[in-house]
Amino acid sequence: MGMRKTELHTGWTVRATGGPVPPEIAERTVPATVPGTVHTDLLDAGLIPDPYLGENEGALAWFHRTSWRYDTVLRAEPAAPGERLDLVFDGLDTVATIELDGVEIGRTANMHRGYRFDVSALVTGEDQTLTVRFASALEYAERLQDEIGERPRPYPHPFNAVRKMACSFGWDWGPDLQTAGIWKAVRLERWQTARITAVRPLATRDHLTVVVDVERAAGVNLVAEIYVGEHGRRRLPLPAAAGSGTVEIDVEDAPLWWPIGYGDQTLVPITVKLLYQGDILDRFDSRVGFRDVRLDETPDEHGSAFTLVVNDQPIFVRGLNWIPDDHLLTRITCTTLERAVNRAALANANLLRVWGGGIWESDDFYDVCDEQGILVWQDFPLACAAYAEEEPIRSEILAEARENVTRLVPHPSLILWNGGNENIWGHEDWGWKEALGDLTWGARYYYEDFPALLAALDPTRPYHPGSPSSPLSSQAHPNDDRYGTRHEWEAWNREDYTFHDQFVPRFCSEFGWQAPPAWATLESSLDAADLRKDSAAFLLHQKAEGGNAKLDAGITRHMRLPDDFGDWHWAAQLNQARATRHAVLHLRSHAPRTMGSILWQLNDCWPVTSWAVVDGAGRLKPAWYALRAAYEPRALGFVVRDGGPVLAAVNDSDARWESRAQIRLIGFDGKVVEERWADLEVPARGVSLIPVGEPLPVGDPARTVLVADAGSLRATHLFAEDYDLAFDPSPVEVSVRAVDTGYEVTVSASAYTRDLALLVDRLAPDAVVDEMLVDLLPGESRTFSVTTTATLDPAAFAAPEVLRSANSLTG
Ligand code: BMA
Repeated sequence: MGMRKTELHTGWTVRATGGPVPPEIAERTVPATVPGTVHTDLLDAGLIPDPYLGENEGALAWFHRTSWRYDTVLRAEPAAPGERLDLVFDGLDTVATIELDGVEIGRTANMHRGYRFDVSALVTGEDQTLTVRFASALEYAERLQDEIGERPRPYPHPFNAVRKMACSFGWDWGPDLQTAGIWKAVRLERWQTARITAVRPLATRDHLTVVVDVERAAGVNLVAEIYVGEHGRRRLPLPAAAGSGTVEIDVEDAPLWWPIGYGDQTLVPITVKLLYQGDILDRFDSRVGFRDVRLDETPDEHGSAFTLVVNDQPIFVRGLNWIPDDHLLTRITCTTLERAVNRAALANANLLRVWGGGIWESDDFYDVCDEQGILVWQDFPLACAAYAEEEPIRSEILAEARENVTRLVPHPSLILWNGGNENIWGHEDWGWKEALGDLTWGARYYYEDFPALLAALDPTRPYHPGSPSSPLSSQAHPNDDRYGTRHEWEAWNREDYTFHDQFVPRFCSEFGWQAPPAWATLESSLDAADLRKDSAAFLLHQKAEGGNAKLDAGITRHMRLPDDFGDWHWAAQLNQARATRHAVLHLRSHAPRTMGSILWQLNDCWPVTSWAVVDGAGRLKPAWYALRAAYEPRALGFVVRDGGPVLAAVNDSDARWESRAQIRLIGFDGKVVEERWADLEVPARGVSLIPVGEPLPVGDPARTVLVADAGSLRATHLFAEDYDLAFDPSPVEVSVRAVDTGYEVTVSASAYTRDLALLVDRLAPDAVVDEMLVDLLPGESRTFSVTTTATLDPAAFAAPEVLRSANSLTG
């Protein structure tokens, strides 16, 4: 008889069992969704307000110190002789005690692991009560830190003392809503003789190693049959004493898996059947992709390279950092993941970095990335803190790492393991050494444990000890430009986005700029009266240290700081878009010395002012459009060299790019001051820098723009900041045509118009425009496609809060 799995997702209830619970909730037992979390259960029961709206987050802080009890009725046939019955939890959030009819069967304290309990002797065939009790993870962490010593971290709660998603406890973009619950599948597994505990298919370009691990209930000879797509069947004998076996398969004729933009994403099914005397005991199904990956860290005149190489092809990483896509994790579905990952692909990105303050993502996430050719850089989930190397933390971190590395190895999109986020940097720079004294801080994980674990479980992928770090130099600072990875946060925190020009990192794995979410997202999460920079509700949805002041300082460096909230909202969004464009083009223009740009961040986990380019409701911020343009395989932009503008033509395609660029110096009124032509001859996967010629007869810098056009691409450069530019404040006219999918909006300019955008979500919450941040010269027009199901007044597209540009901020 083969493995039989029965989901246990029905009949659950939940109730609070202790803590500062409001009286109207303390007495209530409510239906529970499994997989799920206490917040969504209470929300579904109508007992709490939506935690993402207004100031509700603060009002729900009582969850932090509350304990809970989930119950369901289990009725299952008792185990037959020789049969095993396992109760399997794929994920428990977090500090749990599991009981069957009041008998404790296990305790857990790590949401990043799965758990299996042998209940063969406990299941009676009658109705039995299955109970999962959750204690406050915060109180557990506080107790543990008292025992093993408090370690540095940047936020109040000791997230580094419990293996729960770090950002569960609040982050500089995330709410402090501490969930609890059965957050992944739970089931009963009934089996005999043996079962598959893990399969690790390790694929390279022409070879597949398949490791099969089994658990046995009987010491008999077994056989595993391994099917790899068209590449045939292999038999792996597993003699009576063997807990594991390995098959080596050459697949020289295999079609390769390539990242997006480099070729196809061929995925090959793999099945492993575990057999005893011809009967199938258990099976494993997955997919693999054949590709090689390595990290080129060759020393050179600048320091050492940090270049990801897939199938011998060096990849310039056009990436985005990824955070959990909804703080209430159990609401994330395959569909929402697909949509979010697709937002990265549509922005011309080729990599997502699963950041270390979140979770090991679900299989769905990596499946989508495999299919779309989006590379995945996977952090071990340790972020911004010192971590104890003592028990019980150490065993939990290692167990969780073993389990998840094993789970994720089939995915070809996963191309780099990274020790953690900013932990090595923090230890060096953030005063931890003094605070720690003799306490451990996690070095052993990054430099010994993870490399050893990967050597045993996955020697096919490169490892980097931390983002940022400089592993190729024993002397260099972790954030040194010349080695490894760099996070560039001075630009946002203290300087300006132009600060990027001073650095040429080998790989910039974090940099970014904040802006508020789309207007419709603000309107649906805050009361109308709270749509102010200084309202308590708006500030609760701005978590960054000095966030609004930094936004204002950033705007002020380039533009007049608007008083009106709507104007400010647009100015902040525009500045984020410009910051994004500036940094990305700078980094790309320095290829191949720089070989990676991973913007902080793609997504949000609730409605918030943050560095995300897609907001918490899934709406595209203007910066998303700026990023899409800056990440175009062929991009054109003015960058700074020796203090002046140079035209950079970046060609991240396999074909040589030959074109003519028309370079014009034009007055805002359309008068051409100077016109030049330049031949663009950019090698495949290369960059050309084209001097614009000196001296440029700029004339009046307040009224002159430098414009380069090549095919459909345009780059512009201004000679003064916006607050000194003599923009025409209302230089455009609009005509609108209704079409099946919405509207076509044609905007015609009578004077130079900078960063033209239609903020159509202000007209209808579902409206999306196809393009934003267009520069028009006098006499030019552009037709925008607006997709919406709403019926709109055509005149509304010309409303000042909808029809935006840099010009509209100067009037
Ligand atoms: C980096 C990230 C996050 C943080 C972001 C913005 O340090 O790793 O910890 O949210 O910057 O401050």
